[in-house]
Amino acid sequence: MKKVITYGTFDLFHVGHLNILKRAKELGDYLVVAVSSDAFNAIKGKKCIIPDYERMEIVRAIKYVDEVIVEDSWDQKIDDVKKHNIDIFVMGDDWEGKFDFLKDYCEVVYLPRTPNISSTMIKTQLK
Ligand code: C2G
Repeated sequence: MKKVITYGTFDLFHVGHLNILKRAKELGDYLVVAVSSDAFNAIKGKKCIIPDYERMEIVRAIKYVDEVIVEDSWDQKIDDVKKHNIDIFVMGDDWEGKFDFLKDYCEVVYLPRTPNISSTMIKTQLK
């Protein structure tokens, strides 16, 4: 079984999030998604509208997702890859190169972002 992992905040869940989860799952048989906690988003300097437990519930309900874990540190990825026997790490290409250190542990794939959609855009449009 080929296991894939990806990480994100997934605030105001939108089709860009759906597309990356769909494509990540297409690379393997089992998809683990690490959702950023509110506390970690504060560290990332990212203001969230939807609280972490709701963001996790929404991601858990997506048909491409097999397991949801919490992301609460920049430093957990190597442990996560080992603990979950991950074969492929996937992120959108806005992160291109940032996680290449994981190449010692698994395949690293950066996928093109979905154009013209982001949580920030949604928030701006609602103002
Ligand atoms: N994404 C995308 N297309 C968009 C918007 C987002 O492909 N239009 C992807 C991002 O590239 C990322 C995932 O969706 O791979 C989640 O995006 P965010 O929720 O914005 O996550 P981010 O804040 O980038 O957190 O440790 C990594 C961080 O947790 C990533």
